Amino acid sequence: MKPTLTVFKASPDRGRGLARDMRVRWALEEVGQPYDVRLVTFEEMKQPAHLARHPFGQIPTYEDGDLVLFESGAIVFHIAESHSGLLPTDANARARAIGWMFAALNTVEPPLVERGMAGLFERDKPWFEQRQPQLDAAAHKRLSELSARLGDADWLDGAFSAGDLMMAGVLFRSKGSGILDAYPNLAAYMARAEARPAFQRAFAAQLAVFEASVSG
Ligand code: GTB
Repeated sequence: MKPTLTVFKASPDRGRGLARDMRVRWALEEVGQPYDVRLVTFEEMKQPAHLARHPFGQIPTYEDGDLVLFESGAIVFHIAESHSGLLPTDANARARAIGWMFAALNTVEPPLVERGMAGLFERDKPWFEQRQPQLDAAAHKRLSELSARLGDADWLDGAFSAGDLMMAGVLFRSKGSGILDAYPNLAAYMARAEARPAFQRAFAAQLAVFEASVSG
């Protein structure tokens, strides 16, 4: 049986792959697991049928038999644990890769999302000009630390893992903002991640959903 993801019926990012189903699609592609999607509108996400899947009325969710999961991190972790290819077999390396997944979600994503959201929704607010330098500084702090740790390695800790998938998935959303330009090794890291055939398939699949939503 194929797992089913819920994804935006018409993503507000217009097919740029910025929503969090992208990282789950990518993980499924990396492990070669086919999947189905259930398309949901913003209205449907707040209805009881979807709230039963996701208490916060968001996407993505993952259903596989009796298992219903929400939170992209938990879903990617589950996929990585139930297939080979995304987590090392060595116990210590595996623990470190899981650590990088948490670092992506808990340490790197929050300042990037906060900065991105302010740029989208607070530009007209009286405090925006004053707040922007703090948001920039918080994002740069994490990116410079990440850049220093990555150095000239291809991936964060040995071979590509779910830790890299999650980190690149987090960075991907900030790519268009220009903030990564200050870190050539992070830009190259992103380019390596995006060049992976599994990433390309996941990107094409989410784009096809958006294009279908505007064509009919
Ligand atoms: N912590 C959760 C996870 O990792 O799964 C967060 C899930 C989440 O934020 N989902 C968003 C959602 O469902 C979609 S991805 N939002 C609807 C709601 O809360 O009502 C976030 C997102 C949305 C849109 C863009 N965009 O247009 O560029 C980018 C990212």
